[in-house]
Amino acid sequence: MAEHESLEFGKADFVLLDNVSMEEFMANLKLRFEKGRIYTYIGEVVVSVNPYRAMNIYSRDVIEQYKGRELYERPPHLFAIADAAYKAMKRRNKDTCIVISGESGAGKTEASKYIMQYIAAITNPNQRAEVERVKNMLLKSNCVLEAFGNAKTNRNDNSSRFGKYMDINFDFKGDPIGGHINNYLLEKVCIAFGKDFSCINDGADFKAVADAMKVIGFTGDEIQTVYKILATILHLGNLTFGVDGDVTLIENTKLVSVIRELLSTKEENVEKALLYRTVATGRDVIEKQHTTQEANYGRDALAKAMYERLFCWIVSRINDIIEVRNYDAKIHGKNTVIGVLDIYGFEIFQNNSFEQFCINYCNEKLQQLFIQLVLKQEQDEYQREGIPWKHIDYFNNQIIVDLVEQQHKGIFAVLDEACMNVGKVTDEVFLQGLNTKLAKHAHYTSRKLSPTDKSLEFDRDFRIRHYAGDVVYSVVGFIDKNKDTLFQDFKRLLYNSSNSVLKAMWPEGKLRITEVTKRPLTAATLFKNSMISLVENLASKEPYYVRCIKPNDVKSPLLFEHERCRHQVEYLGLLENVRVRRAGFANRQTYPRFLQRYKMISEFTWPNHDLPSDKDAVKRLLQGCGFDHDVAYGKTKVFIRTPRTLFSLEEQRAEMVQRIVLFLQKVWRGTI
Ligand code: AOV
Ligand code: MG
Repeated sequence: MAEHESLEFGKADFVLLDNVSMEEFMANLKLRFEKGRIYTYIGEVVVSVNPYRAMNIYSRDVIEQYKGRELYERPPHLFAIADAAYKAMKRRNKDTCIVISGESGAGKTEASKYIMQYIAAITNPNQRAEVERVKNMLLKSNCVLEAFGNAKTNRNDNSSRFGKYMDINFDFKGDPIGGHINNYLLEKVCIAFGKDFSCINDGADFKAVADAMKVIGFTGDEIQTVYKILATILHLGNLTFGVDGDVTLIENTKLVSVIRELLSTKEENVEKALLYRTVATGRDVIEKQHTTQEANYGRDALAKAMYERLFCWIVSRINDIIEVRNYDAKIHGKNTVIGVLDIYGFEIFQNNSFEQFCINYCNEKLQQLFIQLVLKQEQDEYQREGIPWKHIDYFNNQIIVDLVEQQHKGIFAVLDEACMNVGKVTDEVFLQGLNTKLAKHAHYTSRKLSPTDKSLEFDRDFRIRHYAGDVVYSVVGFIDKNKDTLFQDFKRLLYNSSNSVLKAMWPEGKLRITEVTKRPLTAATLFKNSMISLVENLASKEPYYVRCIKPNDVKSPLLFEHERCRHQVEYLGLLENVRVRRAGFANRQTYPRFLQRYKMISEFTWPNHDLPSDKDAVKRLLQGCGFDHDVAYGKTKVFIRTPRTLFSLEEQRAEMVQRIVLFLQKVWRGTI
């Protein structure tokens, strides 16, 4: 319904399709992609196709064109959605959120950055210094987090290995006064040998990151410590163990001195922590020597834990810096929020493990939320406005969400149970548990249950039928990653560092061995809990959606792989989305807004009406044009069922505007 878009570029909103079929949907998507129109609406949802090339559509000029406009007044764009969320927040005092979803490499992170940029650009017209500071922090923090939290995968060169939810707080003027970041599961595996994260990769990169950190407000000591931790992780990757008789020892002892130096801790402590663990047996405390295997495990766990802790610490420091400071703003006046969610997308690798499992479960949760909210939002609005609504069917992925998170028999529960096992705790025991509990589940199978299935190559494999496709997971490592044990000795080692920044990252190292009693929550449980609270948080806000599509697997700007895209359109439920939208009303506007735009097409309303209310005036106008049958009158809004009606109104408006202009020109020239 957007203006300024001719049909040469296809339909700007999928609800305008003549028939809602996969063929027409795909033809429109492809046409628009090929014409460089990467955004298309489904009502208020933006469908975006990754262009894989620099687009000239994010400049200051373009931002100005979207500022304060309604969705249908301009060609589809992320800016329009950002503006809609902003308006809802500012005008209606609503907390809103923008949820960006799509598979790995589809363009979520880029979209989130453009949205942030837009919000930063349109706010603070008075250039208040504090607001400028906050905006600057919000934008800068992103680049620091990316440096530590993104890595190259074979799906995406700049893949987010952590999920990010950022709240931006606004004051009553609609200016950003602070923010808060939540991060979800940083994938630790790739850093075991420290080679993939860009901050570790490249010394030159670290300089830029360090500069950004400085601007945000990290102290010199803090930045130094970050650097030392990264260096330690790299050195740990080179540390090897050997045996002499039955004694485990460190082969390259020089490295130990380097690490000691970096961590500001005593030399023998580092060595001891790497080779022994302290265990409490009843009242006694003994030191038990690691086997080389245990020592290797401990070293890797240390590197991963240090990285994860570092990342979480960076997030919390950024939060300290960006949180709403102004006491008045907190206490008085309204303080509304726009949340932006950019999370790791659904992914399938050659070898999928616990991390992919968590990431894909997260995407199931978000899909579930989309299903609920996109329907709920419509339903609520019709109800609120007193308009009857009929139900549309859709595929509900709740069954897969349950498969993962259900109590007692969900996959996470089975995993936790296997980890608690008193006897053997192995990945195989976990797999057996799954096979027993889930043998009949339509979305679960394994090599044991389907021995002839070719995609299940190994005994350790199981397969989940996700909403976005089948994924074969290898059970190897699930138990270790779920338990996520880091020997206490390491925690004490780091807590006892004379570097106060490092020490503060490891508060639990304070506990003596006999004081550690509670079994920590497993990684799966922590992740599940964080997902549940994320979804609750999103559901409590007014959601806006960006659905990203990846056009091909080779990062090409030219290639629109039909089957690949069709598959995404299908699992994202976009066709159902169009149907829901169409079965309802294609467009809705408040009465005053409608009049402001169309009043010139009716003698009853131009230049002003004398009817008792705007609602009456809109009724009169639409009756006059013969559109009365295609609309419903809600309490505050008029609902237009078919887009054609709106088009027709637009055409009549354009014609009238033209005539008025001609008339005025004549008046000015004095010919009338
Ligand atoms: P993702 O966030 O959805 O994947 P990104 O946003 O990182 O994907 O996009 C991947 C790459 O696609 C970027 O590095 C850009 O090269 C390109 N790209 C995406 N959007 C645009 C755009 N609007 N204009 C130009 N190029 C773009 V993942 O984080 O892996 O799930 O976990
Ligand atoms: Mg990303």
